[in-house]
Amino acid sequence: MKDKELKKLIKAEEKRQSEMLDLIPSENIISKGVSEALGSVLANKYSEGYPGKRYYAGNEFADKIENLAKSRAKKVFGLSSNWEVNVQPYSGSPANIAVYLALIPPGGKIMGMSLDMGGHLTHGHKASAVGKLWKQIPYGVDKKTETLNYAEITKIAKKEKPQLIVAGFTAYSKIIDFKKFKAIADSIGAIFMVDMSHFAGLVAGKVYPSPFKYANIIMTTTHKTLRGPRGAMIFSKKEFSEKIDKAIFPGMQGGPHMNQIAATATALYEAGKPEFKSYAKQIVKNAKALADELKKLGWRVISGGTDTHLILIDVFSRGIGGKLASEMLEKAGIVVNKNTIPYDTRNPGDPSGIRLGTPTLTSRGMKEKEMKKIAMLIDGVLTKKRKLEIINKEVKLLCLKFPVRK
Ligand code: DSN
Repeated sequence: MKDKELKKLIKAEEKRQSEMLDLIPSENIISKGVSEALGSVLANKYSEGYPGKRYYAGNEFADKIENLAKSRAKKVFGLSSNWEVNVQPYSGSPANIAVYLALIPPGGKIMGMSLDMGGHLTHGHKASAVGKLWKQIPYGVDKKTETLNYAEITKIAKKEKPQLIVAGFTAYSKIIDFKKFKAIADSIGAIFMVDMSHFAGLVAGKVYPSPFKYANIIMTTTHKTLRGPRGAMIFSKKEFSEKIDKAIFPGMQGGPHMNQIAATATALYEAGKPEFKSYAKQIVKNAKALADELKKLGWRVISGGTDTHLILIDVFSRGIGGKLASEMLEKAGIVVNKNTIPYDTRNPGDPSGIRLGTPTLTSRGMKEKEMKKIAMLIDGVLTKKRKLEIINKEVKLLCLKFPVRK
């Protein structure tokens, strides 16, 4: 690279990633193959349209690559021929908006988990275009158990009669009962959509129930537990797929990012290998080990634990705000999210919780032993029981032992 200024910044980011412990549950490390595809000549190509129906010439190989990504996506999730997939969405938010644009008239009702309970902006929040174009019918979790209360969700759905119900979250760590959601949606004639962005890799690795038996539409980002490039896919039953394709292009997007689609294809190739199952299994084992150890050290884990890659901790129960906790941890070399907890009494800028996750650490090869150590390091930082410089050294040593790229 001739651009020395940028090269220096990229190197600095590489160093930051390699010397810090990344516990952000929505991040991961792409493989060399994914990286190669992203930086390939596919970045040069315009391919507006779909395979076989492009608005640009020269798409012989782009067509093959997009079809390869689609067939691998269906294979990885074991789909029958009544499912279609669109691999063109630039990322998760436009993908969700495209689904609504395709299926719900403006002003219609979309029922989704509220952001402060663990949902996502695009599940209906007023700050998102979704909240401006459609009406959100929010649901949350039970105050006592901090888990989904299906009786309450049923009550809201029957009263509000939304046209679409979304299940899938950014800060909820338990298994979702897709069968119950489907029954609720069916009882009011609503479309049932799952946003599996966070746990798609766990579904692919068969350590989380598959929503495909129940949902009409399934959206996922490709870069979280699935370990692909930044991007998204929309799976839909055949009766919806034409509308969804049209909502993506020409409705929402222009030319698909063919390098991103090629990278998705190779990530799906990797996710289809037997080793990916052990990887997904290890992500969950690691999260459980980390949550258990933090509990032993006196930290309140929201909903009592985790079934996934994600853990939500109520740090304010021990007097520390989420913002301060994440800043203290970052100084020690541990990167987490500040996050609201259910029924938070504080604000999103400085909430009561922190959100942790294990995909990146697992991609680096860490196991339960390291999770116990990391729980101790987190506890040491937050309680100030141990000196910051010592913790920092221990973080660096751990990072050296488990490099980002082998
Ligand atoms: N921003 C993602 C996350 O961190 O969970 C969701 O889009």
